[in-house]
Amino acid sequence: MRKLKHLLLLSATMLSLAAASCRNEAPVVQKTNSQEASTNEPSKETSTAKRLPTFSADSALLYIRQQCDFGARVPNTEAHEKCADYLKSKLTQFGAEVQMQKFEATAFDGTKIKGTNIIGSIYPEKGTRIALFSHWDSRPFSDQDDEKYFRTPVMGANDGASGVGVILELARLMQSQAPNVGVDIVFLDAEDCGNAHGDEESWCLGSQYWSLNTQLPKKPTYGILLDMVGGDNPFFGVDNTSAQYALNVVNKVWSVANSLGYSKYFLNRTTTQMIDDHVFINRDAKIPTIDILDFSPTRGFPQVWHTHNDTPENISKRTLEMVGNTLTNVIYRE
Ligand code: AHN
Ligand code: ZN
Repeated sequence: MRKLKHLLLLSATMLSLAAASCRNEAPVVQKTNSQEASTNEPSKETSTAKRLPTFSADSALLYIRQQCDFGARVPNTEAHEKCADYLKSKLTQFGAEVQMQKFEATAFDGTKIKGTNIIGSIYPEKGTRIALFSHWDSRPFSDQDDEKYFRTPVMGANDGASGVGVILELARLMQSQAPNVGVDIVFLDAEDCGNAHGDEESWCLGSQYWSLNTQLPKKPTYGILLDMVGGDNPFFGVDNTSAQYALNVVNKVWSVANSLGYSKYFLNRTTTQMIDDHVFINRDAKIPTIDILDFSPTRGFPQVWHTHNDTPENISKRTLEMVGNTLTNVIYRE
């Protein structure tokens, strides 16, 4: 009942996705320590088959905790400012060329927001590029919670930090082993200060700005947006915008997920018209971009969405690993 009211729900229809195989291969074995994984040893294999680096869900979870340790990353707060510095230093540590794109915007309630999109280019000299996006801000209010929490900011372990955590772990892997393509990482600000009962332009203020003011030297071939990729038992379906602008990218990513045995969670189903950063990226930056977003046509967004329960304790390492393994395979198969 809740959560669905402002969404235009369409019937979930089957998509004819390109020959997704169902080999049910076991995912790559993961390290179990709770620290940042150490740099991968270079492959000792002599065969021509390139080994993939191992995505560590523990590292990704550590990066999620580190973001949440600053507090809710609501624009115009100290936690937000400190986290911006943290993200800049992590990207720099992983060898990216970093730009801090500052912008000003007005939220729907009149608040003037000072925002920063954080852009890290990995292997900037490489000509063929893909882009990875996630928003890094937290929502200023828990308006899907009991009334007493309405004025409490959302911690955003899943809604914000999870996508950033997965992408930071991918950046770490790419430093230790270069893929064939270059990767532009874009951490978008002020996605989540929108009006749940208002117009769509009140959301995604950072991506609206970035999409009209991109400063990348080379346009990425396609983009992948991660939004809420750390919930238990996720439903990753295909929203209308992803299907409309980037169906070939959907097919590529969903068939990789299938080949890794994740077809129970990456579903070949269209969901709904979703307002998210990729709407503006597709429309204005014109980079074909999909959204990997946990939204089920029956249960809506995850239980903890826009509540005080969106904390690191409720993050599923299994889900981080599933998304991380899928993206590692996508990137290194390019
Ligand atoms: C709306 O709720 C309008 N869009 C979903 C986008 C979102 C919010 N992602 C995270 N928080
Ligand atoms: Zn949100």
